[in-house]
Amino acid sequence: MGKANSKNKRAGSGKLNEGRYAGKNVLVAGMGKSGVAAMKYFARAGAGVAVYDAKDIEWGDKDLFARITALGVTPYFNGAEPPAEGWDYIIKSPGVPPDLGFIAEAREKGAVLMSDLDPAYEIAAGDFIAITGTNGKTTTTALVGEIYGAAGVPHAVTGNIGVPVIETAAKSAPGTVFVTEISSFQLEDAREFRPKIAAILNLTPDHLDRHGTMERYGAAKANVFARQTEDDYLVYNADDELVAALVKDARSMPFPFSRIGAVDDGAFVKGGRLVIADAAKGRETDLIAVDELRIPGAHNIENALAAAAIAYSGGIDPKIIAESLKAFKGVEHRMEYVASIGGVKFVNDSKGTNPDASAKAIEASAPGILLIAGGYDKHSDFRPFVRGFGGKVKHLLLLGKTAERFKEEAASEGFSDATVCEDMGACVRLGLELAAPGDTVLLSPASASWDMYSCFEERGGHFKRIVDELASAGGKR
Ligand code: UMA
Repeated sequence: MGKANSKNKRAGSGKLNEGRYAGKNVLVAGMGKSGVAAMKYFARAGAGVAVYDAKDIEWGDKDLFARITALGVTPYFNGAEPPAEGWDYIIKSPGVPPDLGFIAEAREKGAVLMSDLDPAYEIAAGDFIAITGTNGKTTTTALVGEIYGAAGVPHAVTGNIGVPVIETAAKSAPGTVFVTEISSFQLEDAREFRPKIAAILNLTPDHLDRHGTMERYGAAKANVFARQTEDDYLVYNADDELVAALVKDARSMPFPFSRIGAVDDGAFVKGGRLVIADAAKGRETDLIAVDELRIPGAHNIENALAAAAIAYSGGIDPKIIAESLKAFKGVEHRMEYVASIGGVKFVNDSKGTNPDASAKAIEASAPGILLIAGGYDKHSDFRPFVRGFGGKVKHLLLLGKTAERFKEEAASEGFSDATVCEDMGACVRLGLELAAPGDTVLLSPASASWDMYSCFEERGGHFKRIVDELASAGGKR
């Protein structure tokens, strides 16, 4: 494939269409991280900006409200609904559902609905690497970032990983490679975004409360490569049937990865080692042994293969890829070791926000798990998750909105060692009480955090603080 030499600059690079938004009426829906960044960008671009949030920002965040007033932005907060008429663009934050009454009506009246992805793509003077999939996005994105860092390539790690992509795009130097984690929420409204390298890691049920069906969820993910051309790369998981079916008609150059089989052109495992096959060059390059990876579990072998395939497509030297794979220790809130108390290990996997992600955490852990689970209700079915425990989970410590349903669904699968706890502190303390030396108290909720916390990072941080306090008290409750 000759990847290092076949890097073509995408046609749309550079600050094209500058002034496109000047004088236009832009409504920014949602005032979280991405909404605030979008508001600033569009106000600077000379648009007439209004912002909407269901919360009462005026009282809740006085600094933000002062900034909104200083920018001359019109606020619609605390239940105030913006008019449906008069908007050229609506920039919707990922967490805001697209079927809100005024958004649907505004679209009918001609407003263009966008996420922050399209404007970010438009202003960014550099190539995008877009990483999506149900699970593993953050780890893979962080790992690709490490590889690009080790290779000395100017790059920015951005997107769903926690940094609004429009903010990164606006301040980055020309030639920056944007290593971007992208969710289905961000992709569903993209109309122009065309990454140089797109990656789809896997596809399992998640966010069905929002997308409705797997077909619609898959269609949102497929939008990551929909505008790619023959000059672009598509890295995908050849072991995942849904993904393989989704990418079948893609125009871009396929560069798959596989943990369980061989591929002619892509990354795979051969004799316990990660290798890259380059069909055009007719050669196979050895990277590292699977055992040398410091991130545990089969899913992390897939993430490592994906990162290697992405970096190789981007022209990075395989030696640097191999060194970075060896050195990478993983990211916060994903199978993160916190402490040991009396021989009981505490692991923070707060990023386990759906049953499939948490199933991978169980798979990567030794038997003897005290599992803290439950949270915001995304209408996931917990029964297949419980069926997959495989005798490894000793007790379920449940909290949040899904706790009772989780307990009932577990019981319907014959698993009745479950306790609904009042809060995170109660879960941790009971976990320690029930654990024997050698066991693991694992926070991997299989649910989002939004019923009790603002985000999974806050939930994981809370868990870690409680564990640390308990550890400094010598495990005494
Ligand atoms: N809001 C409303 N009305 C609604 C729903 C929400 O007004 O009906 C408001 C909320 O009051 C809040 C704001 O919208 O003030 C929140 O916006 P948001 O949920 O889109 O959150 P942001 O802070 O902008 O963060 C988003 C991503 N959040 C989601 O996708 C839910 C962050 O991903 C991302 O890091 C950030 O943009 C920067 O790009 C987080 C996430 O949980 C990590 N992502 C999901 C996941 O990984 O599973 C997709």
